[in-house]
Amino acid sequence: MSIPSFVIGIAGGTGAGKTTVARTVADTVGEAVTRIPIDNYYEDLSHLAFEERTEVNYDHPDAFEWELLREQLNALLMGQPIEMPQYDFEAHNRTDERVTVEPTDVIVLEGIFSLYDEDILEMLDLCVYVMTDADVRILRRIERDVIDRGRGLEGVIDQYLETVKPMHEQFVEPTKKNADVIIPEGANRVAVDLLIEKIQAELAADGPERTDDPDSELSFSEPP
Ligand code: UZR
Ligand code: MG
Repeated sequence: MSIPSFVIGIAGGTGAGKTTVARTVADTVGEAVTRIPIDNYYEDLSHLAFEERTEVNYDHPDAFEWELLREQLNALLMGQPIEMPQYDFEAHNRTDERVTVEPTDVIVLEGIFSLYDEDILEMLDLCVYVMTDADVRILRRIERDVIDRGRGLEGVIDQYLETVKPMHEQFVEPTKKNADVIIPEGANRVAVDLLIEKIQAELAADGPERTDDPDSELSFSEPP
């Protein structure tokens, strides 16, 4: 367990490739990285019937439990473990399960609203916005929702036009101004490699006491 020394926010529209960037970073850097998907902080909607839950605007900032996210990020930053909620996209609801997340050196917060909340922005050391063309994003969204999440094509298109697109333009896209770095296309390997290099440099600068596992690639020799 350690006190996180580098916290990254990765924002961008739906289907931009945020999760892919965050996963690639986590897989490459290894166990020093903890990924926090903001999707897990959608409000608990258990009080609503399934039909009602399908009507909720999930692209509005109000759909999220910000208080819980701030509280849990804060706890991690103070070196405390959290019980992270889990989200089920098919049920449109939080599950009963919670996952214990231990603080690690690097935290990657990932989701459409990673660069939205003032308090959270203050906790971030590096703000990244993944900027992918809207046509590419909707194609990916169709693929994901229809194939992986068992939704109907018509429903996905209606939802895109009714909420996803307007909310993106109103709330998500403007957060680009909060970014330090803009990645054109989530699958941009050069940009992801630069991000990984930056993280590894931060880890190295932070000193050897940060690594728990002396055999890991991320351990550093004692300074002379
Ligand atoms: P990403 N979303 C759902 O489709 N259903 C839910 O129960 C909760 C969220 C969608 C949400 C948003 N919008 O566009 C997307 N809708 O998940 C954000 N409609 O996730 O950034 O991974 O695409
Ligand atoms: Mg995602």
